Amino acid sequence: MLEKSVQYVLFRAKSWWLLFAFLICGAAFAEGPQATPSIFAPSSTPADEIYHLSLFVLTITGAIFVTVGGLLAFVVFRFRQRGEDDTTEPAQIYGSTQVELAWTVIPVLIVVVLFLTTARMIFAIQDAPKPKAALDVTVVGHQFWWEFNYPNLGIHAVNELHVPLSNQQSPTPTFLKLLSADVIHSFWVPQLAGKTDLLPNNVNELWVDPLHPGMYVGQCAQFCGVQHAKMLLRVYVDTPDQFAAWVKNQQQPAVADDSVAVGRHVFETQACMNCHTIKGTAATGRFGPDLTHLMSRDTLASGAMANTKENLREWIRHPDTFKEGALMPAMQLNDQQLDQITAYLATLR
Ligand code: HEC
Ligand SMILES: [Cu+2]
Repeated sequence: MLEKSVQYVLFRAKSWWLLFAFLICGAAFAEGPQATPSIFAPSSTPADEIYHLSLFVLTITGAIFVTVGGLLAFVVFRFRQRGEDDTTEPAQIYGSTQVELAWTVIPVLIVVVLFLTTARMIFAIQDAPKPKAALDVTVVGHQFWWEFNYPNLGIHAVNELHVPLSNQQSPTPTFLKLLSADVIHSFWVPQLAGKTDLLPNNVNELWVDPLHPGMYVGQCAQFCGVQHAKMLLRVYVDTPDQFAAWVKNQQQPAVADDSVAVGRHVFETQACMNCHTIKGTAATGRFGPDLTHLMSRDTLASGAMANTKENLREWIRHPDTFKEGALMPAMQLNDQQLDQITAYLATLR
């Protein structure tokens, strides 16, 4: 029995150390993108401010935890029962005005300090001036994918957001307007900014000024339906050259390659075109993602799998293989049609 509880305590101690080590690791690699998003490795001004605020809150609440836990441990030990026949009790105190005042006033002051610092930070981030060089992007959340429209560039991107690298001397931040086509979603890329909801019929705003190039991962952070878990986010922070090249490519109409004309015909004569747009073809559906530059993306179906030809074919055959409950029906195409459509889509760089 005793042995068991000792083992349990050791186990618990180990997991606490693991957690602690994890937090430290998060803080240690504080620069650039990470495979596992961490609020402890901010790479953009809003995320950095939130990180410092959270350290401040953690310090205060940590101090409260240590004080209360310490006092509790002290009392439990100091006033423990000594021996079977020990019936003494510690001094009983009733109604102490000083003590009651202290434990009312001090917590109130602490809460006021936490409230004011948090409110100040929220307003500072929300009211940040928007520089001329800022890029505008409208984000629309869908069950279960992301639409990224660049109104000034005429681009309709999907699932993988490209933004330019910023720097402190001449910032080129990206200002996002957040909207939803259906239910509530939430845009959360922990290294870049705080979590912000996307609501139907209401515009929320968010801005990021990423300071290190690379790919940052995130996730829809509001339960929005069966495949909420596979509504992943990828933000590519591009150097100016990379960004210009990406923009140039996205502005082109779809590649029209005659060698895959059969596949294109299958696509245009199936229901695909009712839900998908391919710029320069008869397909102008808006319910599903724009496929004009499908192959310029690293992943398919909002990060659910890598964008390879095999995955693409399997996705079209049976979307549920990768994303059960995705709002794209399995179209019951035969093998030949699948091959033709896949060959066509694979040309859409
Ligand atoms: C009823 C509407 C609908 C029809 C019909 C439809 N799709 Fe889709 N499609 C969607 C939706 C919605 C998604 C997004 C699924 C997700 O990520 O959750 C999608 C995703 C995709 C994707 C992945 C896009 C990306 O960028 O990740 C491809 C490729 C695709 N569809 C191809 C097709 C093809 C080919 C057909 C016809 C055989 C087709 N779709 C028919 C709604 C539809
Ligand atoms: Cu969502």
